[in-house]
Amino acid sequence: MKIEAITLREIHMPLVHPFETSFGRTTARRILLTTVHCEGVEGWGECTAGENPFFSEEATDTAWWVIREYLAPTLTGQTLLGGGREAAFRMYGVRGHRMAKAALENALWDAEAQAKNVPLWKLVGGTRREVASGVSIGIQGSHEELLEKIATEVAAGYQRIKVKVKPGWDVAVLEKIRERFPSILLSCDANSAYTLDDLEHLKQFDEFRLLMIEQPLWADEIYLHALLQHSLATSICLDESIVSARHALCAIELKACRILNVKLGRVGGFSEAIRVHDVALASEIPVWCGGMLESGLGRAHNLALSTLPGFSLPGDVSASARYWKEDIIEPEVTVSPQGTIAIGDQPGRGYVLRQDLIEQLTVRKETFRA
Ligand code: OSB
Ligand code: MG
Repeated sequence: MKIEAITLREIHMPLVHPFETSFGRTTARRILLTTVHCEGVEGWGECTAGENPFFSEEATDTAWWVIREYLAPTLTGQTLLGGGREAAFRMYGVRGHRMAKAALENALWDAEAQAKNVPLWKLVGGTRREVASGVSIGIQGSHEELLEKIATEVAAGYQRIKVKVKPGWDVAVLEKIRERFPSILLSCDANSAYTLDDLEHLKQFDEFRLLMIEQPLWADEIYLHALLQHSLATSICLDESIVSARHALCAIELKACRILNVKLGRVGGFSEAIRVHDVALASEIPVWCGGMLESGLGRAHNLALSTLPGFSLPGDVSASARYWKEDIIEPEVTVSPQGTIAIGDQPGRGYVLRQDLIEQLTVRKETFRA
């Protein structure tokens, strides 16, 4: 495939409900979309960087900058026989900036699936025809509001409820949830809000029969999670700490976690996400697909990834309507009353982009050629 040009655009999408984590509150997304123009085929990718460098070092503006200054010049005009995988190799010279790289690599996988007329999920090696769906519920104004949100999602059929926690919004919250919902599959996500000084505090989480506690400690730390895991009955799931298959291997060997969350952007795109999956599967560590408040495009790519055989736990990929009044794909992502998302047989990503709506939402756009 020859990459004739790359288009970068920023779209603004207000969230239906604000989303609050231990690192901040998001009310509207500034999402960067990439288009790779390859001899009549247009592949699309979404950058999962947030508006601010709080989840990771990357943000919408750093991704725009690194693509414009480094990544687009590396790729435009090139013929990549190896598709997305080869793009990842060619971008190795730039350290980090994985979400920016993923936005380009994933667009190439998207293009390759269309060019080969095969579903993207088959191209990446998927086998599942339906994906188990869970939800991530942010920090709310009150316990009562959170319990009502959980009731709504449980009634909708979602297979796993994850709640965000932080010091001051944790033990009492989990206690109330367990009082009202004694048997739901429940997990929590701290987004690095604790330190090892909180060990005795975190031990209290053990009484709530959580499926896992996600990323309790520092985003750049694996070894100290191993120390924590040794003292906790609850399984740790790492998110922020795992940016590559090497990290996944280290975490597994050190017994720093018993579950892994895989995010396409965090690890740099489909090729590395597949390697993380493969490492986990070989060690019988269950994985699930995380979410980053994506538009329908990123959501479609997450669903393709989630069809790999090791994705044995419900992920954070849920219905479009939980995030957007109008999503940029057709059909929107919907979830069955059993909490599953059906995977179709259509070639490519399986969801059509609403070009008119995307144009309306676009606030800046730039095209790069060789
Ligand atoms: O840690 O999983 C996370 C959203 C933004 C940044 C980080 C995370 C999240 C979520 C939401 O938990 C997942 C989603 O619903 O897309
Ligand atoms: Mg997380």
